Amino acid sequence: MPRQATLSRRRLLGLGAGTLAAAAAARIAFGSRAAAAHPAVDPATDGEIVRSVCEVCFWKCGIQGHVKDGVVTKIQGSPLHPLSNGKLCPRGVGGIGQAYDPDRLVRPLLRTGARGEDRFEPVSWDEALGFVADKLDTIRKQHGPEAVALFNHGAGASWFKHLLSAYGTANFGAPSFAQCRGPRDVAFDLTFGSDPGSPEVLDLGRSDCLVLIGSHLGENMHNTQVQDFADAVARGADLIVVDPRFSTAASKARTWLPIRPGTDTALLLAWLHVIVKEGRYQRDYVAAYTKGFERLAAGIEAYTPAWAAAETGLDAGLIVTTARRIAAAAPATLVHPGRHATWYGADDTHRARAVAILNAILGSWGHRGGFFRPRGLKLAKYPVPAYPKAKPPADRLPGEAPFALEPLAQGLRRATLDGKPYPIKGWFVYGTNLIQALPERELTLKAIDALDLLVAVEVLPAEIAGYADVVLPEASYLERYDDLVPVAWKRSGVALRQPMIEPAGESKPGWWIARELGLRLDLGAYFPWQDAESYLRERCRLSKLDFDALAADGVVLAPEAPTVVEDGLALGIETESGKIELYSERLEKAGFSALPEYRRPADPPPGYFRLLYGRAPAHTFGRTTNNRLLGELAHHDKLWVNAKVAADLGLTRDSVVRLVNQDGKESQPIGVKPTERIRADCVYMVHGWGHTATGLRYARGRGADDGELVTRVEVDPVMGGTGMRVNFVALREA
Ligand SMILES: Nc1nc2c(c(=O)[nH]1)N[C@H]1C(S)=C(S)[C@@H](COP(=O)(O)OP(=O)(O)OC[C@H]3O[C@@H](n4cnc5c(=O)[nH]c(N)nc54)[C@H](O)[C@@H]3O)O[C@H]1N2
Ligand SMILES: Nc1nc2c(c(=O)[nH]1)N[C@H]1C(S)=C(S)[C@@H](COP(=O)(O)OP(=O)(O)OC[C@H]3O[C@@H](n4cnc5c(=O)[nH]c(N)nc54)[C@H](O)[C@@H]3O)O[C@H]1N2
Ligand code: SF4
Ligand SMILES: [Mo]
Repeated sequence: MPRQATLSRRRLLGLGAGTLAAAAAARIAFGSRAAAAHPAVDPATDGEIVRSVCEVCFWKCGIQGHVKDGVVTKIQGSPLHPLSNGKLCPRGVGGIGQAYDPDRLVRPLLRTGARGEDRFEPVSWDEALGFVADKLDTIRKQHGPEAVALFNHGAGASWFKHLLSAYGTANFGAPSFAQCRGPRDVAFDLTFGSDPGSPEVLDLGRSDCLVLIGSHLGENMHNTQVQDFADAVARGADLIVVDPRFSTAASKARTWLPIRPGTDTALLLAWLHVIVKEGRYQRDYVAAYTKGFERLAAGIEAYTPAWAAAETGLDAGLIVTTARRIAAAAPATLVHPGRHATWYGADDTHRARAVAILNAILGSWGHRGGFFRPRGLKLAKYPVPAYPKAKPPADRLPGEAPFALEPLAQGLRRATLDGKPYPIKGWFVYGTNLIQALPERELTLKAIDALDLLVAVEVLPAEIAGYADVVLPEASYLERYDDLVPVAWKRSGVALRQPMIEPAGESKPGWWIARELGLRLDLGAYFPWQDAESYLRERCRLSKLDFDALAADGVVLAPEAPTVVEDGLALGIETESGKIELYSERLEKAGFSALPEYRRPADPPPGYFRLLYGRAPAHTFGRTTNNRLLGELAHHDKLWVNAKVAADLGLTRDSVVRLVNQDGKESQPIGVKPTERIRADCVYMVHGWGHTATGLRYARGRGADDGELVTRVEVDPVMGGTGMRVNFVALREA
């Protein structure tokens, strides 16, 4: 019973002087805060406290679980971890509901029915792993290892990236890039030489003016950001929210700008116009750190507030006064870079570039109340042989999306369908529900149909598992170790995900699954460790970190260092020119506009509304909608419809509708929320509902799935993101 040995050893260490001494030593090694006792026992229940890392979303907060008699009874925010400060969002607290979900996958499964029929037989691990290894070996022999693609989301994917890199493929795609933060990351990288990161490096709590464009903080519940947002609001920061919908954030704002969807770039260009024309930018900062200001000034000449007013539907006077307010707070002013940025495709990178440029001329990059610069912590790698050289990823054809920073998930799907530049025959899917996450579902289903192998590593019988040949049940994040988790924040450091309880049923941690497959594929040299703990201990030793201290506190922080200019940071810009590139010669050389370009979106046809989607506080997409604990907070979804529109259509709060999109695709039924809080030209719903998988006995049939209606996308030519807010829907009473 290795697990119990671990628990009792930790309990002993926790009670004895060993942990404290080791923790103190680590603090001395890292020169951080004074040693303090962090109890490993909960005095209220006499249960054990285990510190780890959340995985209900990707913010990676530090958690502490209270464990009694092998059961997690409570999860709280770790007071030691800078991303949680002792607090969690509702989803983090409700994470217990995932570990104890009665619908959990607890045995390996082999498909017996047709793909998608959701018919499987339970098999032994040996049989399941043998099946996968055989298939992978066959694909390697027949098509080369690059014919296998990994789709992934989440920290645990690192074990499978390692396995498949050793196997010989570089086809790793995540919807969290080309369906999420891609345009933003690329735009900031082009401008500043680095992206805003995840978690985003925003000194939001100390901003004097905060501009949220779409970013719906308070519904988007990234913990630290929401805490900092509350601080900024409490301090009386000037808050401007740009959103076609009166979001939770808008309700806290001094000004809500109910913009016509898809016209944000026009507003940003007009703000730049006013700030430059009126000389309200930070002159010294612009002179010292930026390049191309003259060409920017010339390029935005035509974008007057009157022009933008016509595009955006906003008042021209308000565009001018908000521009002045944003500039007045500089450099402690922050135009939030957003996170989900694949909106309208054509100008997504340009929109994000306009945000970057606005922040740049206001000097917020590197200044208090703007973007801080984290000091990364160097961690040693566990030494393994070099990976074989893999073919370049198949996601892009020559000339396509030249600035993509990661392989495009939909591009790997395309290669699966047309075999160009080479065929993809196997999908390895970890922690991503491609059925809900990828747009143009018909293409996903067609591609799946063409595969020789589909493996899903999952905790729940989500839709993607229903299409798999083999389902490998993973232990939940409360039941396993993962690789070290870097903390890139104001205090940088490293955190540890570690087990609190035994894995449910026969589920196994990802590190074990990856290693077992590695051994079966003759890749044992890449897996010299016996188990995750010995791997982690060795990595810690090589990084001069005390593993036991890390295990006790769940996090070890580096010494405090300045992260903004006011505190002594020597600001360096990481672009090739060493300057912030307002005018992008890199874009120009590749045939794109060097300055942000606006593209007017199409209007909805008569009788149709633009379909908008977003987040709700208690859920992470479809990842948590089967979680019965979180279901107590929110167990369904409603469609936001403008009150006047609803009245015209005869819809009330008791109505149930189906959405039908421009291609005739019909949604499942969804209740209506008539509200003044949304424009008349769009409707809004929360992504992640409308599950169809039979095994999700709680979530199945609740609400509708926006993903099903995203039958069209507009692709960002710069980086290949799929703009998904280009679909229109009509409402039919159900
Ligand atoms: N609770 C919770 N929090 C989450 C997540 C979750 O699942 N649950 N997911 C996390 C992830 S992965 C991401 S990427 C982020 C996403 O969160 P954000 O990056 O904040 O999301 P947005 O894409 O901005 O989309 C939502 C908002 O944009 C508005 N909107 C729609 N169209 C337009 C438009 O044309 N212009 C403007 N200005 N606004 C528009 C919508 O009304 C909505 O308020 O959230 C993260 N946080
Ligand atoms: N239509 C539409 N499409 C979207 C979005 C949208 O708002 N609307 N949002 C986009 C955005 S911003 C993003 S980031 C992506 C995210 O979409 P995905 O990449 O699919 O990510 P999640 O929804 O977080 O993860 C989904 C799967 O991970 C499984 N899972 C949970 N925990 C674990 C674990 O510990 N181990 C394993 N192996 N599996 C686990 C869950 O059961 C679930 O099936 O979707 C994008 N696609
Ligand atoms: S923001 Fe919430 S769900 Fe995400 S890691 Fe933090 S506590 Fe977990
Ligand atoms: Mo995302």
